[in-house]
Amino acid sequence: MYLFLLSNVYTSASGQQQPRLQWSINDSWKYLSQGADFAQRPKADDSKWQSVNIPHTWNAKDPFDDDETSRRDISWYRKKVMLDKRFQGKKIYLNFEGAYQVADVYVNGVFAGQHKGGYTAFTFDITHLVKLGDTPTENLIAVQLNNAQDNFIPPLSIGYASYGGIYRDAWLISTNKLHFKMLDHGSPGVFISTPKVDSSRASVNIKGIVSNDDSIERKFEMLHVVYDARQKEVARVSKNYTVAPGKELVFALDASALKNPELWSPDKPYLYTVKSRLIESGQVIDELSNPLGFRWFSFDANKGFSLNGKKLVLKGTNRHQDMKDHGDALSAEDHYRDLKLIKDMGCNFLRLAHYPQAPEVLKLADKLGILIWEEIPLVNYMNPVPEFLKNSKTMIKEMIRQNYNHPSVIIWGSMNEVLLWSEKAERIQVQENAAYVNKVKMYAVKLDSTVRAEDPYRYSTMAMHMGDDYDKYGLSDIPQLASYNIYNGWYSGKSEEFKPTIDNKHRQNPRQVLFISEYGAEADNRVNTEKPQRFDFTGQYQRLYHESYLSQMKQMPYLAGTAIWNQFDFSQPNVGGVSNNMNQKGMVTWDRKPKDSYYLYKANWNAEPMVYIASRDWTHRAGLSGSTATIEVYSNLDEVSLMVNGVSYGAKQPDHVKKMIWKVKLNEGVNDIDARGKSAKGLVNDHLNLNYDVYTENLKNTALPFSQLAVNVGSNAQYLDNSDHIWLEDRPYKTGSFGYIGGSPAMLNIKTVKKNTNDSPLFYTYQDDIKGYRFDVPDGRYELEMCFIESDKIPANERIFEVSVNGDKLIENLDLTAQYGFGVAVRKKYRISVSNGTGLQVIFKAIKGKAVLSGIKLKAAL
Ligand code: GCB
Repeated sequence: MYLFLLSNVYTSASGQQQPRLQWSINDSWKYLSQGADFAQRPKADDSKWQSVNIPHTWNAKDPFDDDETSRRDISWYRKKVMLDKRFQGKKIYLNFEGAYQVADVYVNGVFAGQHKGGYTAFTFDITHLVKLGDTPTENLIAVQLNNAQDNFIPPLSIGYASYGGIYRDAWLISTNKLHFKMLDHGSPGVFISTPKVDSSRASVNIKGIVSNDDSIERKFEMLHVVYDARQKEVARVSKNYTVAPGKELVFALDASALKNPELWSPDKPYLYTVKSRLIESGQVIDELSNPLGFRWFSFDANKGFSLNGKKLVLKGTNRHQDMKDHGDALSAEDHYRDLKLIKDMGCNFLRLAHYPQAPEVLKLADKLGILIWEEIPLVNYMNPVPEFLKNSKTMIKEMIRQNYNHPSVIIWGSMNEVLLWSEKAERIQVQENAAYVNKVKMYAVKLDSTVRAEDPYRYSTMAMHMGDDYDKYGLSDIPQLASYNIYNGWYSGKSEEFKPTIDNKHRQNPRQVLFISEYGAEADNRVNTEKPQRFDFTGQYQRLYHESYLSQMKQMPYLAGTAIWNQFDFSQPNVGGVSNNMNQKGMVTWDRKPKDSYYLYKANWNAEPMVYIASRDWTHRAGLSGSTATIEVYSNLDEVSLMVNGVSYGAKQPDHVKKMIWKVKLNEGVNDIDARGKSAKGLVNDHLNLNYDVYTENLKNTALPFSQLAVNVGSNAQYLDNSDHIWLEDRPYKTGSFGYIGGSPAMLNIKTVKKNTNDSPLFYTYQDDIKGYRFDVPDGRYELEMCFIESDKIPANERIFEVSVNGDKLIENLDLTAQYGFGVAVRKKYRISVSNGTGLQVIFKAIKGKAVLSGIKLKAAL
């Protein structure tokens, strides 16, 4: 395959060589999941190594429970490539788009170079290391990769997974000895800017470096041609140069000005192309193609953002690049699907948090029309020593030089929430860490200056968490844009505090441009409720939170823009919540299924006519007989009408966040829900089949004999387990019915990762200090199941309780920590007879500390 490709590509029809050849080397690598001595040597035996293709990561399936289950260590990759004498006299380079995180690269057993940092590309010159025979000759590329935490390389602490591997494309590139510079921080070697643009004229500046790696002087013409989207030439510039052997030539040229340029914008992402050529004796000896977009933009502290002279509210989101079963090793198709999901939701802006992403992502942003903020992975805290600063600066240079030519990019970020933790990776008390904070400030100035020096045409920023510390210590004044991550209504407080909090910042710092770089709430489609509450992880609460932020941001005209945290659920090691090791603030699940909130934004931000019935994943619900159920619909139409089982519930108009609410009567079994309205293009509708279980208050109701009741104890939400059984929301006991007695609903600390269970949502909430649980069931035989978990890090001997049922002590001296350990899910089942009309009464008696219960299920048994 390789030979076939090469002979076809390398030699053109006229028999002339291509000016520059680039081919991927993604397939047929050998992989070893450990360190090995001399694995770089061609003779080392890799026959027993695993065969893999790139993109690849060794952490794709890791559960990230703790350090033992996520492998952060050394691995080896080896790949044989065939080269022949057609490359004689050429330069040969090896380019990796991304390998996490320290790569030592060898060619034919000889060290070719090292790269630090997992999110930027790097290129090594391997010309002197390759063997070129008369016939195709084997050359061995060996890469030792280490993804262990390194105290000198950002990120230090992260809150997202560190996927080791060569997880982006790898390439070989062959050029003439005279070529656009290949070894400038992984950049293309040509940098295009548009210093002056308006709708009548545009200037194009092209700068860069040409390297002469030859032993003789070279004379050549440099030509840059600008083509429009139809490949028609619209501008050019050329110049003749001479460059001495072994020397470099720095150039900066202005192409002829363009009249009436087509402008680039999210609505119309019109792309030109710049072809840069080196020509010698009439022959093109090097050629590069780069994107070009004409747009101008500015940020203003009072008016927000404007693009091409018009105000544009930046409606954005953030993207983590990992995905279920793939880790960070995504294909071009995966990137396309992701960016399309973002565009279709109506976004015109994307923050690539917290690290530079694949070249493909930037290309797609140019093409689809998504404005970009890209940043380096300096997250939560820093190691304030020169080596860390040096590595961070290099990352900034790599990020900016590699992506400089993308018209979509408007902002470069240098750090995120850097005052969150101290240098010892502990939550910081800023006042008590003055020396550290002052160093951080000094480093922040240096990194921000690096950004500005590298690229005077874009804006610099830093994402900060809420509070006054960044203002007090002067950090918020360092970058050109002050960006804030705000979680009122999730981690604390209420969503309604968003506008007052940011209004206050605006009043205090009237000259600062304010941007919201993160806001979000988590949702897991297995928990649903009619009564959403903060931190319940229901889609219903996530929607309420975002509805509130959406309506507030519409009234903040000074705000430059906002970015949702996050477009996609992502892996977050060592956190609990309802799902272990996940951050579920996504608009879309980890396996890329849009959640309800996605459609909330779509209705508000995308004009394409749509109707969407929300709580869509809650397709199996339960409700008390006689109660009504809530159906919510998002739509951007003028009016939508709802039918349930053929009965009309009338038409409604969407409110200020494009929502309508109906209270409807559902039948036991399948219900047919239909919402529809008219758009200029015709009828638009959405349809949902919803399964409904009816239960009665009176558990002795003979019309509906008791068969089973399960309760998600301590929770306001119903939990649908893997076998499609509903665990009802909890409630206080009522005579004749069921419920808890005493105590108060509580939830596990977010850090508690639950072990031994697939029912993680069930164990997330519990009733603290519970005294009893009652089911007023008729006499008979039952199976009772109780679920427990040590709710927090309560040591052994501090919480001991006993459980009796109808007078029989079933559990004595239950000490969850001592007997099972922290965070371990415990389920206990009992067969019990109920007689004399007493119903079933569970009594919890605390011997030490408080009794707890996470779930309870009662089943009629034989
Ligand atoms: C933040 C961080 C981000 C976290 C997010 C969260 O402020 O910048 O890395 O993932 O909060 O969900 O807590």
